[in-house]
Amino acid sequence: MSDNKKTDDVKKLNEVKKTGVSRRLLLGGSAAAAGAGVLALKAGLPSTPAHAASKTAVAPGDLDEYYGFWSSGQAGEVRIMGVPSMRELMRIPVFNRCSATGWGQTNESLKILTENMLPHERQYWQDKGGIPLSGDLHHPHMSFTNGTYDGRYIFVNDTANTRVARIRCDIMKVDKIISIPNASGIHGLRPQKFPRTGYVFANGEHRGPLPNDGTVLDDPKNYHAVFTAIDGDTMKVAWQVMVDGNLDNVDADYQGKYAVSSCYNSEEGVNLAGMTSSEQDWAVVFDIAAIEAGVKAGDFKTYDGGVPVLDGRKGSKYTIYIPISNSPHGVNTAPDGHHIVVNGKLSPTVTVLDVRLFADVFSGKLKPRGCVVAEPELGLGPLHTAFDNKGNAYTTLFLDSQACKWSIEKAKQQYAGKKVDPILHKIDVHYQPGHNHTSMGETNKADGKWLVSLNKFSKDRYINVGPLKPENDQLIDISGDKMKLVHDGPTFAEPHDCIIVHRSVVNPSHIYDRADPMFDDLKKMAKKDGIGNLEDAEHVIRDGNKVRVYMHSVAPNFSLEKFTVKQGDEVTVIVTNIDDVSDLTHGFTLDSHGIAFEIGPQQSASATFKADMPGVHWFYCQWFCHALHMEMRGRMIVEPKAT
Ligand code: K7E
Ligand code: CUA
Repeated sequence: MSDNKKTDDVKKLNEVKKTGVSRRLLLGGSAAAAGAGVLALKAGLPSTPAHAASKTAVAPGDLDEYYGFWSSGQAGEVRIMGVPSMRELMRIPVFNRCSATGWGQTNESLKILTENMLPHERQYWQDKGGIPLSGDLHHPHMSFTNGTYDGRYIFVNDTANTRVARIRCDIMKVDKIISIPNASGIHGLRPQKFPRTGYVFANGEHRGPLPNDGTVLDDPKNYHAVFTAIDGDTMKVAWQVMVDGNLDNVDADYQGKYAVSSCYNSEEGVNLAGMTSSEQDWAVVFDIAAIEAGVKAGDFKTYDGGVPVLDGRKGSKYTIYIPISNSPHGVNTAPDGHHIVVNGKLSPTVTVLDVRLFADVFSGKLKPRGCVVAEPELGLGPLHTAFDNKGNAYTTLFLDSQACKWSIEKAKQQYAGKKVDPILHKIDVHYQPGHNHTSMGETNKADGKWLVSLNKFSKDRYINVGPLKPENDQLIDISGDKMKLVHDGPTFAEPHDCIIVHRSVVNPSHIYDRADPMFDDLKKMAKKDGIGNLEDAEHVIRDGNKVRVYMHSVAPNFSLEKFTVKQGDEVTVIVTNIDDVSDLTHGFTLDSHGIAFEIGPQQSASATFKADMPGVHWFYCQWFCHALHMEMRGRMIVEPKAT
């Protein structure tokens, strides 16, 4: 880059900073288009693709109508997609470590990752040298108010390490992670839909001893699976219920009365043959009011974590067990508010329950299967079901590699003995779908526009990238009578599940708020160090062999061009980005120390490390921020120990 160009860019940037216009104006090719995009975003207006070749085409610079929140399975993160373009827009690190953002390495993220660990986990983590645990994130779901998304939070599970995390939708970062005591393998997760979230329900999939402290070992008769209700506001476990069998997926009703879990392994076996020998498993219905009354009345035991654990095994007043064909999997509540679909997996059927009949089953007026109102045979391997706003359901058929559209009403008529075929249409998907999801489909604002099929195998759909292939997420237009496959989108490991949220619900901020409580710890620390303002240019505070280095960043400079410490010092670097322009993120990377993190506009972040290598170590900004970004750097000078 020529010097002339540099000064030009600096001038432009200063102009941009003054006017507060997005950095897109500076770096983007077409200033006008970028400006229009920003305005459209601010006004919350739908953008009309000017050169739309098809309904899915979102022209360069145009904005998607929906946010997609995708899980990533064993990759441990959440991804934000644009729908219908299927463009990946952002990644939110959760149960993984991220080099770009510093997640799993900054003091702030380490606090979130570790503060609610159970004691034995903390010990294990410390013995491992404080390396963040891996994760297996299956189910992302947004908080609800009155049966629809409210844009506050996304809750996610970690099947691998029995955790639940919460993402703040204003900044799209995790603010809480908790470990669930007494349970193993948190799998199914759904927030309460009504009146609000409220509870977040989480299924412990594996059965284990209670307490799991070594007193019960190879005695599977004394293993239990545990259902957990978390308070979504405080992120504390409210109560737990011990059940028969293994819990798989869960959904809540639209009345705020019940949660329903699929439950396999009624045989209580510990291997595949043992777990699948019986023809019938269950859907377990949890009566929330009865459980809350049980907690109040003291009808529980406590084990790990001091959490009330109620006995909800067969015959208890807290639960009913509805027999369902062998090994049901997905549980999905229809937007009509009354029907819950339990997907057969090993059975070609799905079972439709009517929530209005649950009370009669609890009271004994109806037999458990008395609340079954339909059980259509759809095809091989039904795993998950999504819904439109016209009474239709869309079920993934894993073994058939198909999406099946069917009518809930017709399925009920068929179940009542009428000769009708509830199946309306089937299309091939490529290949082996797990979850699917419709736009707003798990809310009472389902709009019947889009269906995404998350397929486990892409096989021949893309050029070969080696033995590990991408998965294939397909977009299907469901606005007409027949489903229409319109787009393939490759993804890395392994989006089990997703939600598609209208963009009017989600309103993330452009820059951080200096008053955000997320900075309280750093402010307290600064105050203790006699510093009034984290935004100050420079403070190097020595406290024994601990050194705290405060600086700010403002494009294209760190306020400290160098700082000096002694070999063996424990150094904490705190950087505050005082730029307040949208999209002006800086980073702090310290050469050869494994330190790198993001500092968004108006954000403060910190990392702590041992300065045990004498000499000169450069630090630099690793987020492209300015024409002089490459020059945004400084030195840490480490004086050798006196010998
Ligand atoms: Cu079906 Cu974990 Cu939701 Cu995978 S689960 S597909
Ligand atoms: Cu600051 Cu790059």
